[in-house]
Amino acid sequence: MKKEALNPYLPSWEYIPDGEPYVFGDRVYIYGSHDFYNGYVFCMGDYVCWSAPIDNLGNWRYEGVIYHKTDDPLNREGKMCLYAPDVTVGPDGRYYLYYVLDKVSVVSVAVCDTPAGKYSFYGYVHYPDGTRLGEREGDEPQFDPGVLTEGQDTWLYTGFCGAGDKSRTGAMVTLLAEDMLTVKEAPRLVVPGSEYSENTEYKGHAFFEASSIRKRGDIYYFIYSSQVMHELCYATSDKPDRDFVYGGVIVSNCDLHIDSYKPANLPMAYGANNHGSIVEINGRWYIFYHRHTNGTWYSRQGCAEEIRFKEDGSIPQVEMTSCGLNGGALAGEGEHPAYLACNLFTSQPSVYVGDDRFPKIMQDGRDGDEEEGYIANIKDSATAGFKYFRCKNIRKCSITTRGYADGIFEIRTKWDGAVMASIKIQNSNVWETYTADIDLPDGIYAFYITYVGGGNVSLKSFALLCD
Ligand code: FUB
Repeated sequence: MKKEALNPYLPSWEYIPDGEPYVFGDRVYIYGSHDFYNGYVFCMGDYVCWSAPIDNLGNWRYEGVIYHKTDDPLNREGKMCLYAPDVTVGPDGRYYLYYVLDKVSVVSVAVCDTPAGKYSFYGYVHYPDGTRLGEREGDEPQFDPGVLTEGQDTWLYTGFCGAGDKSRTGAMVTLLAEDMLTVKEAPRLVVPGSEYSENTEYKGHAFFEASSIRKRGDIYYFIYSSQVMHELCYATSDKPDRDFVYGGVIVSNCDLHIDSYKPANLPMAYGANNHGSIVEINGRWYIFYHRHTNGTWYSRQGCAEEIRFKEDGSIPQVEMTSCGLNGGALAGEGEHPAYLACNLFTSQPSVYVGDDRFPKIMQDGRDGDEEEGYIANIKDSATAGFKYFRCKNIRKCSITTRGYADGIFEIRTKWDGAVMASIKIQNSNVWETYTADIDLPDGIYAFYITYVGGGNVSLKSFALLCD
């Protein structure tokens, strides 16, 4: 049965950042890192894979663990983490998984006969003399591989450029031979990092990490996370290894720059690093990216938005929503889990996650427990935004909350709009539901739910109800 597609698109208890989406056959597969709920560093898990039918993007299937961190000979003790991977289909039709472990600077490769079977360690990317890429004098450390195979050639894009580090010049591309491991052409710079972008078009949006590459028609789109981290930017070229021109920001995981519903410089979610890519699924194009939950950098979840290309090939920035892969607004009537909030903020704006005064999306239990997410740490002025919903005959609304708090939830259809309903809540040890009337002409709406009052409360869900 067709299910509505939501953001995050996987179950709320799953934490897959750095998602690289690919369509293989009639399914879309997502390859990402694997964070833990309440993780204390990035990427504590083994690689798992999820997939969905291309015509039912709300119906994701767990494919299981596709690679264990101890499968890499450098990591038999499991002390290193598997950072952001990418997958490409080699000239032999097999699926190749490229990744870098967090404490080394070489690119590992694993292989599998099917998109989401068990991958086996295959080797390290190396020069013809056997020296591993990243270990030769003058090599820049390898990080976040992005790969594209065309015929016998595989282009490998890597890099990480922290501010102040002049030893890292930018994102580099390396051409690999048919065996998927041997360097055929040495690394060359494609997009500069912040230390080398001063007099370039990349200034302010210099390369930081998260190399990803896609081709649309004859144009190569290099997607990357910029020096401010929350942005996924792109650059284009008609060649895979040179002449990339800065394109712009595709998505920011705090919605910075978007000015269609708020001032451009106002963050509307708690952002931090970002990583993802674009993909065409069933005739529509999307950007996959991740958001941050639990008030930390280490419990990230995959989201996606539909994008469009202008005639000149450029991609206008898209806003974060709760309904990205759905192809339109969600059905308004019914109960909506609070973890679908695409906006989360207080009267004190913050671009980055990590301040324990802010509200956060979290879950009960431990990582792996299939407990539905909710919003916690809601204090005076905290606002959660949800969009978009198709509403017809909606006459009442309700919210479900718990916690030590005594105040009012105000419901608006714009973050700075008029209050459409006020719902008084009380101290409660368990989830309690409170209802109010709302006068809502039929249409498509965003909902912003703001807490005004004392204490600290959690929001499980809101509901829109007909007469
Ligand atoms: O997930 C670990 C690291 O965080 C990735 O390798 C980077 O791209 C960033 O998302």
